[in-house]
Amino acid sequence: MSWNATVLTLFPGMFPGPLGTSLAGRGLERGLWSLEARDIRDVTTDRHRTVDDTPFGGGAGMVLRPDVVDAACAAAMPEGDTRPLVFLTPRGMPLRQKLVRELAAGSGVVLLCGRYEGVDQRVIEARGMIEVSIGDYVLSGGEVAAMVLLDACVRLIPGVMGAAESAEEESFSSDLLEYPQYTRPAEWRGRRVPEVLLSGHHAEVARWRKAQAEAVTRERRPDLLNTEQGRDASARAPLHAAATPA
Ligand code: 6GU
Repeated sequence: MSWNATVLTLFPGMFPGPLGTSLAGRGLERGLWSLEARDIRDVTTDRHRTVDDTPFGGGAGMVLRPDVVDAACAAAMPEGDTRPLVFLTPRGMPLRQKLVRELAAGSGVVLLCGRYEGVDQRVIEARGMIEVSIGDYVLSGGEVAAMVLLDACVRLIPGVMGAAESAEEESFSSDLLEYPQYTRPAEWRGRRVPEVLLSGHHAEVARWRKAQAEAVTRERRPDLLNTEQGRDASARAPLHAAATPA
């Protein structure tokens, strides 16, 4: 019983890509998870293998046809496949660690990668797709976003991370950014490692790290803090606020 990812894409050759190396790649080789990239074009039946058409109402670009996307979903998901179907789109709800944890705890995911201007809204609704974005910028397609989502999930699968303690102790699990890390040498180009870290006082080290984590979070990501300042910062980001699931 492993975690199974299916990716629906017009560019199956992009996979596994970086997911075939490092931690994720070793997990793939060891059968801890699986990855199947399916070409959306393979479900077409016409001579030109057409997947898209012009948008009703006019405008630039092309839209993926609902019948083609539906057939690709049907072909990828056998009867009784309960995996969530995620559509990667800049219009989606922001990807957060909470969703990553939920997806990683299930049996896997089916990921639909958009290209062109979009996907016909009717098949998104008919298939109950979860629309997810990886941030407030525009990529040329959902494939790199799918890799980001998969990397985030796969590292939480039991056995994938070597020293498993580090996985959930990090940034976005404590809702704070990470404190800074140092290693040898204790002095480098005239820069000393903070003395407290050399002191051997574990309680003091823990206190210092917490203060550092809070300071860097206040400075860079006040929206992560449950403070008046943090709530103001969140309110300034309406895309995040509006798309946050209940
Ligand atoms: Cl999921 N897709 C695309 N094309 N652009 C994005 C994105 C997804 N998330 C942020 N930008």
